[in-house]
Amino acid sequence: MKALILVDLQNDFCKDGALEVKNGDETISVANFLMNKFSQENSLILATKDWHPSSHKSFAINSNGTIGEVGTLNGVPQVWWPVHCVENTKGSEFHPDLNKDLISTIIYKGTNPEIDSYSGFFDNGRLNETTLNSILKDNKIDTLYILGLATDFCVKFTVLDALQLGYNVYLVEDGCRGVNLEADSSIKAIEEMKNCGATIVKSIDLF
Ligand code: VGL
Ligand code: ZN
Repeated sequence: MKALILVDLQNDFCKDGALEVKNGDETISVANFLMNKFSQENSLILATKDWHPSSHKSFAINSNGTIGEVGTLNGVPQVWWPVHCVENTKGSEFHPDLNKDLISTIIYKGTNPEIDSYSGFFDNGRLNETTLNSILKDNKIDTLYILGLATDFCVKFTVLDALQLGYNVYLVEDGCRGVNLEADSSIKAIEEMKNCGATIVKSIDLF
């Protein structure tokens, strides 16, 4: 059984958002297209949300860090980010054009102020797990189609964890855009996902 996982399609990663990803909005039509297809087949559709308290220590301002630079947070390497995806704010809402009605469950991550959480499965220190893996197991899912924001952070770590957990993973490349702290970060992230076993596909080639 297969499932679609939409990663962090939230306002703060889209146009004029606090952590704007270039052309991030272009992922929304791909997500809507695939949600329609998956719902027609009664396949499971899940979405993650980056969901931080305003005190989150990945925010540069809360950790005396410089935005975009790397430090350490509780022993784990941490990029310092602008304040983004604060729980229950406009920035943490899904993009207004996303067809939210077709999402069956939302998985919230990054809720612990002491540690960041790029993957939809585990926090960056692998101390705690979200409900994502158990939801997938309960639904007998073995194959995942993953897209979203950002290619080089939350998408990458969600894909790598999914592979480690034994899922067949398809990365829907046209449904992803990257932060690109370095110009080639997204290209490298896609290479890494591929090398670890993900199959890179385009949405139009799936149906
Ligand atoms: C993300 C940086 C910080 C992401 C989330 O969704 O890729 N990136 N928080
Ligand atoms: Zn975040």
